[in-house]
Amino acid sequence: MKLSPTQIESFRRRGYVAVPGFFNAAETAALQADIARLKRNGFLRNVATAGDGKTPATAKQNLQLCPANFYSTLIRALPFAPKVIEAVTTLIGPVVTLHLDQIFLKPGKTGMGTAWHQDNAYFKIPKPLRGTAMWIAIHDATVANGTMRVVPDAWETLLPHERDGNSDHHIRCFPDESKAETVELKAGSVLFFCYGTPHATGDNTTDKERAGLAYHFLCDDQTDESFYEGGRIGNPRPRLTGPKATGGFEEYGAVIAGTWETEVARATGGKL
Ligand SMILES: O=C(O)CCC(=O)C(=O)O
Repeated sequence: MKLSPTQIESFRRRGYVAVPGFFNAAETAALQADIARLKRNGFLRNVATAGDGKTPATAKQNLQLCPANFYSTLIRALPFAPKVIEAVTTLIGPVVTLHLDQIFLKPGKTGMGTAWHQDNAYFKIPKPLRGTAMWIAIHDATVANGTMRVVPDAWETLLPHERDGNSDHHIRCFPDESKAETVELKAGSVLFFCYGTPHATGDNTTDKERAGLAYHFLCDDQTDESFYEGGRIGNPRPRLTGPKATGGFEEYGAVIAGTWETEVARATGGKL
């Protein structure tokens, strides 16, 4: 899964790049099955609120699980997959760390979008192009079910953000939406967008649920030792490449690198 020079250029200049078919049918089916399992077991939480940022919404749902890797060995294994590491290191630099993983699930009809924001409003890294989200379309992501929208060429300036009244913890900004692009993706395709790129999803107006699985990666030069220290119970930050990388052993107490294919086979019960 080598990114083409045009794809790399798109990320560096415009702040994002879509990669169709990044995950194959078996991998996509495994992710769908595992996220359905997490939902079935009640691990996803509705973060939607009734406009005041506090009162839980009754009619709308923005279901999330963050981090998800503790509940899913498949989700834990994915960032160690060689093709993921190759793509991410090509985009943001040779020494990379997993910052965060997160599921966003929008049930049919009641599913609510996530308001415009720049990830760097949360993370505040000095060079926004040296951090990237990898947003995986777990199901086909369309205009009707609220796929991702991005504002190209807008990653350099951090916009003012305020609390989003429709979520119990999100912040939001107000970019020039007339410049936004809507990125439709088939299931298994991914969208890389840097920490500076304004992005948002819409409501799911269809009958079927739609999920996105987002990972955030950082180039080592955007972190310091405090980034790896305490206060992050349940959110390990595994070093994926470079001299301090241990294949996940240091962060998880088990070698995770090399387990992606086995995890995919297990999650689909060997049915594919
Ligand atoms: O899927 C969504 O609703 C939002 C995803 C997102 O904001 C992100 O991955 O940073």
